[in-house]
Amino acid sequence: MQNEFSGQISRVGTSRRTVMAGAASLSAYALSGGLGRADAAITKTVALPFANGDRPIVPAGTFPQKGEMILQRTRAPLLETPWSVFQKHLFTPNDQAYVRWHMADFPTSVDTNTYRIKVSGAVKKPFELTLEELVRMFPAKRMAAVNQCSGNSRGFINPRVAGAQWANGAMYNAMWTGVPLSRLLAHAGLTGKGTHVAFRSLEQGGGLYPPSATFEKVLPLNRANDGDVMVAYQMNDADMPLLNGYPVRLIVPGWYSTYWVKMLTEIEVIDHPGTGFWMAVAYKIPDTPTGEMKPGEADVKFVPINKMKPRSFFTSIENGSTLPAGKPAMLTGFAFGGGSALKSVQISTNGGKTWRSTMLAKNYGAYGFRQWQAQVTLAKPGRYRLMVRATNVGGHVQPMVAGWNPGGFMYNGVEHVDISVA
Ligand SMILES: Nc1nc2c(c(=O)[nH]1)N[C@H]1C(S)=C(S)[C@@H](COP(=O)(O)O)O[C@H]1N2
Ligand SMILES: [Mo]
Repeated sequence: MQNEFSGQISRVGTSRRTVMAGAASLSAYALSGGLGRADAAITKTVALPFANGDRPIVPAGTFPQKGEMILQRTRAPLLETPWSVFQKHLFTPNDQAYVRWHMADFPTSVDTNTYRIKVSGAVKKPFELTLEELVRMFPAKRMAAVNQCSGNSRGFINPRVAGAQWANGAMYNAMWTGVPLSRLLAHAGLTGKGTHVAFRSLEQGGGLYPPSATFEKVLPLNRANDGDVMVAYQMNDADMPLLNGYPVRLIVPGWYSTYWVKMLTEIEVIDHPGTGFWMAVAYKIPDTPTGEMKPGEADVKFVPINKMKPRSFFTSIENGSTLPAGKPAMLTGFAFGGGSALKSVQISTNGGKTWRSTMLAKNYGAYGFRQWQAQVTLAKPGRYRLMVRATNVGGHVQPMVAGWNPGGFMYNGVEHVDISVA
């Protein structure tokens, strides 16, 4: 990864590109077997580090606007970001940002001439906007934020649970450009009768799910209206790939990306919590301080998933790396605070017995990845287990062993690498 400590890195430009008119289309890829190109030759595989972790790696161009990705499922697509991408980039390139769709029949093209975003419900003046109006009528805000699937790292959860068996690549960090939702709600004028906001997308229900299970997510009004929740139309200063939600998606910084509704078209202020499948049945966690429970525990109350937990990773070394004995070595990686800003990142070179602090690099705001570094000198040759753990300002510290829940959500156990010193 490019070193963020030199101070003058500005990988993310400040220019605001205009959104291109016209249609982004996946139709060329809509083959009978699904979206992935049937003729793609799979020559590479990866062994994700858990039982039954072998996965194909599909070459760039297999999925539209996507580079090389780990194939978890073709239809609806589940594409994982290869770990090497995080070793190279603090802001994940759009073409290697992971992809997750629930319903197989989401639109494979979007015509921005007919696309509208509507605001309705408990508001004084309901309205709808074209994409061009959304971009032109409201000041743009830019914000770095991590998009992480609730089930990221599910493959590491013990005991294992059903669902996509991701390693750590169901997350990405992007600089988002868009309009704070609070601006749109102010434009419509709240009547005072609303308590929640519902978000719906262009896709229909169906596929693996009942046709009635259209993708509707609901936020409490105070979260929706906090000025950070944003209707985004650019990702890393470019149109977002269709598979990541073109032309517009919701950004809920600090919350798991199940709320980050792609191809967002309806925003409705309502007077009750969400009652649809995606709020009332799916994506629920135990109502305990850390969202965990014991496998098989009875009478557990469940609530909709919400804030992310802190996480941290190594990028400069991996399992099997060797460091020189008696010589200073610089370790680097990245971390994020989750539901609140990152407070500190610590490392251990003795399997977690003692911890020391690291230096944090440029801060792109509370919700993005942040690089860390620490110089270590390991005197004695031998095998070492290095660990890294993050703490956020909300007081959450990564646990040595991730908590369990039946959805396999919110994994954030301390990461380690086993290395040799010689
Ligand atoms: N319209 C729509 N938006 C959606 C989903 C979906 O199935 N349909 N899945 C959600 C979930 S669970 C995740 S993890 C993220 C994935 O975002 P990505 O594809 O950009 O990685 O999108 C969220 N928004
Ligand atoms: Mo997700």
